[in-house]
Amino acid sequence: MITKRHVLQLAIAALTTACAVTAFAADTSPIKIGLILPMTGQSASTGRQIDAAVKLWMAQNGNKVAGRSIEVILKDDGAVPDATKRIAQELIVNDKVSVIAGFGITPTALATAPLATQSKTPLVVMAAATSSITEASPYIIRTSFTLPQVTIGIADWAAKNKIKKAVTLVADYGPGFDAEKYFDSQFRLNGGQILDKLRTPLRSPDFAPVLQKVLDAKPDALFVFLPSGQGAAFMKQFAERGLDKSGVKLIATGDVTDDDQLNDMGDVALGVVNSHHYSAAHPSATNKKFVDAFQAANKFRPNFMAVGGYDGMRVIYKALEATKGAGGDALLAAMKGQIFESPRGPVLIDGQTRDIVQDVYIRKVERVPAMGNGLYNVEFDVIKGVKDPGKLK
Ligand code: VNL
Repeated sequence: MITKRHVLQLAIAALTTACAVTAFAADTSPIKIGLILPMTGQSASTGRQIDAAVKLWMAQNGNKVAGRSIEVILKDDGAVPDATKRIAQELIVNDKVSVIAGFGITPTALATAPLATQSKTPLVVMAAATSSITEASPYIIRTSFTLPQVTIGIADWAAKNKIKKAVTLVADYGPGFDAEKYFDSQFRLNGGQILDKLRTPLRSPDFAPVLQKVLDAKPDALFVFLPSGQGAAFMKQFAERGLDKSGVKLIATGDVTDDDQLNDMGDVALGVVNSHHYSAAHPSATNKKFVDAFQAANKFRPNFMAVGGYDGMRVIYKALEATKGAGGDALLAAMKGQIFESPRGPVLIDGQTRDIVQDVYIRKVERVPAMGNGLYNVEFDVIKGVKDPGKLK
């Protein structure tokens, strides 16, 4: 005879089994990554490079992590901060992404930082490079670089190489202010003198007026930082205004002698000494593999933006593997402290600052017969394991 009590016991048993099944059933829904990049407008080359690198990473490493498929949702913000913020909001609220990544220029990262904090969504900066970005939210991780990090090296090199008087020229926004400040202080610390500090607007800069000022000031060297994508236009005007024959030595961060444009700059770029964290000519087996695969897939050369995107995907994949697909604070924690060999060299995601620690190279633009006679940044010195000096306050 089946009593009420039996029915109740059976019901409880059935419920318990159902719960256990639910608890142990693997989540098979896709893990979504929101990738926000400037695919149009002035910074479109940065979007094109990072998009290609993300695709290469996935072609090489598969689209599954912890048994779940990875879905990258690419959105174009045109490098307009209001658009970045709106897109990030939609990705977090509607698409329920586990990570937001990309961020071509500093203002787009800063505009989105509060959303990362509010929603506890890890935000991976693959491009933007103003030192303070990582301080805008505890959920920000950076796989690109910072301007203070790459500027100290060229300031030291200049002072040691008979450059006594310099003029600085930077883009008039965050990373430009960092480059100007750190070149100025490091160069003067080494006994150098700054004759003038010039700035050009981020959007549609005209270099003619500032180049005339450089000619008038007659420094030993002109130090330049401009964001990726502006180097070729600058070099053209540098030559047209006769600066290349004026005796003013051009020195820069590697953003100016960017691999994306370098090969088309022509002889004016030859001999330009600059410092940066990545060159497509970096002589390591890991880099050669990366460059060959990238070029086979894209018919163009990877630049430092591509490497920031490729390494960003690595950090996201390894963290997702560690959390078995979980997001939020656990995912953020798993991103911190990663150490690996990047195409650029050895890197660390600093657990305290969430910023990248990496080698910075001093390079000179040369024609490289062994590499199709192309123009490359050839490394001739290295500063190992550089932390962002902007964090050493
Ligand atoms: C930034 C810094 C952008 C360095 C760049 O290229 C660059 C930035 C677009 O932080 O806005 O080369």
